[in-house]
Amino acid sequence: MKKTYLIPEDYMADPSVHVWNGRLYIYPSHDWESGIPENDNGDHFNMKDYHVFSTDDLEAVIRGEQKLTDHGVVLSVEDIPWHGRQLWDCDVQEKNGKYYMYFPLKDRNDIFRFGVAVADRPEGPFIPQPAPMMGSYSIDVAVLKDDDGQQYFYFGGIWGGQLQRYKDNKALESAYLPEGDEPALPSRVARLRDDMLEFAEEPRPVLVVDKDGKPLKANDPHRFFEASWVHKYNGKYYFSYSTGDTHYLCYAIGDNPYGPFTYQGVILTPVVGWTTHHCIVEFKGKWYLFHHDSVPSGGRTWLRSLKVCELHYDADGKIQTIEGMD
Ligand code: FUB
Repeated sequence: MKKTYLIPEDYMADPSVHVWNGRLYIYPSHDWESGIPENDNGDHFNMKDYHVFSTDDLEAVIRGEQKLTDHGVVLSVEDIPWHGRQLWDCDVQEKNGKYYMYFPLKDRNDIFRFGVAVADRPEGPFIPQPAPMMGSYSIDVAVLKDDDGQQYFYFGGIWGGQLQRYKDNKALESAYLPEGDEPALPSRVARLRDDMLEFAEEPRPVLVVDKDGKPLKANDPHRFFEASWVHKYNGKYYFSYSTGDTHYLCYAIGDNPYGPFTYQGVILTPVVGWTTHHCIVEFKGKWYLFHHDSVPSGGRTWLRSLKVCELHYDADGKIQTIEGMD
């Protein structure tokens, strides 16, 4: 499977990609060498701004005939009134001609919250709201705009993503990460309010179940860890995610945006670098997997590079597994 590095001149990771007005827009995290030592908390992912990239001819970019347009810095950490540190995976959605960027960021108490920043155009600049979204926590957002116009906010990530510090949307006194045969900690989803600035409801767990309807267990190498993404194919909802410490991208299929989602298989086998993170998008009749790896940085896991390759389905809607090391 041919894969192409999209932004060889800089380190970009955690892609979220959308198509608006016939143009493809890429919203990545922006890695840099901040000198913070690597640890399980992810402190070395010390990102401080976002760029937006776009193209109207992805195939020409893949052939090396064109470059993506870099729209420059569209939001910086110091412009966010409540900021602490670490701008991780963002996503953008559109409503009534306005564009809403959702981003996780640690506040001054080192707690991840989500913020919203608003723009008149998909390429920004994005103006941040004064405070984090009420009741928001953890990391890694993906927003699905469903065919009826409702917007669903998926989020969550364990370990450094802090999801294990919450139960029933309340902060725990002590973090609790399930082990062994216990059900794995699920991602969360909440419908967004009409103004796109807050949750319209309490976040609900996103259950990934096996063929018998039982939630995947904490010791299953294919259980959810972080990096939620949802796309629709043939009327079904495909929930995909990273398994973190087992380094796969996996997916599950459901009949509605809340799930449950039945586990299907591996989209991408492990890549070079600890993290794996992706999105899946259709553009001009082809499906693409955007993701990252750490090959260009010589395996430095906090300096990741954005890649794209085509993604194919079987006749029954199953995604064909892609080799991460190819
Ligand atoms: O980029 C920082 C974190 O690494 C993301 O939030 C995770 O999904 C992983 O890619």
